Amino acid sequence: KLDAWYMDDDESADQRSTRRQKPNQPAAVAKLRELGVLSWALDADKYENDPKLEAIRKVRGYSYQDIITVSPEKLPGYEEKLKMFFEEHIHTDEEIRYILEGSGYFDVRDKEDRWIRVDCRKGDMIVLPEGIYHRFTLDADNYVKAMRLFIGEPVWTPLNRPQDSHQSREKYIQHFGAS
Ligand code: KMT
Ligand code: NI
Repeated sequence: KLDAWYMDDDESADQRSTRRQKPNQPAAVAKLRELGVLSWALDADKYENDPKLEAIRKVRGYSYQDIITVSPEKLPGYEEKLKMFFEEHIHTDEEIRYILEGSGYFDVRDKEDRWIRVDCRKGDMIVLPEGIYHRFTLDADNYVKAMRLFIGEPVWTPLNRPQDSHQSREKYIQHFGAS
């Protein structure tokens, strides 16, 4: 099961630190579901031939996939891209990631606009719904290799906050009732 928690308020702290509150304030998988965030635990060692992954791809229409490695050596424009990933944004589609190696944090806003930090590790597959405010950072281990999936031709463009009148944001609010 995914580990997730409400973050502390110290946005000047190292983005790669856990940013847990003291005492820790866990966020349940059911809470994430309420926000439209889906997750599965798969066997990342068999991602090249996995009936479970195939079933998810088929049911959800994920026709596109590629693999991204986030490390200074493997990712062109590493520093800039990390900055982009960590700017709060939305997309006009789902963001789907399947962690094959390493780990990282997806931060999502809850209905009261608080940050929930989701610890994604090898074998975790996560879907962030269209229009949810979110961001991504590496953790202290500084390495992730992930499959990116998409319905049709991928559009990776982040639309930085504020996007409150964007139709993807309005659609998100209608479905998941952020307040
Ligand atoms: C994104 O869009 O935030 C990313 O692709 C981050 C790396 S994949 C875990
Ligand atoms: Ni994103």
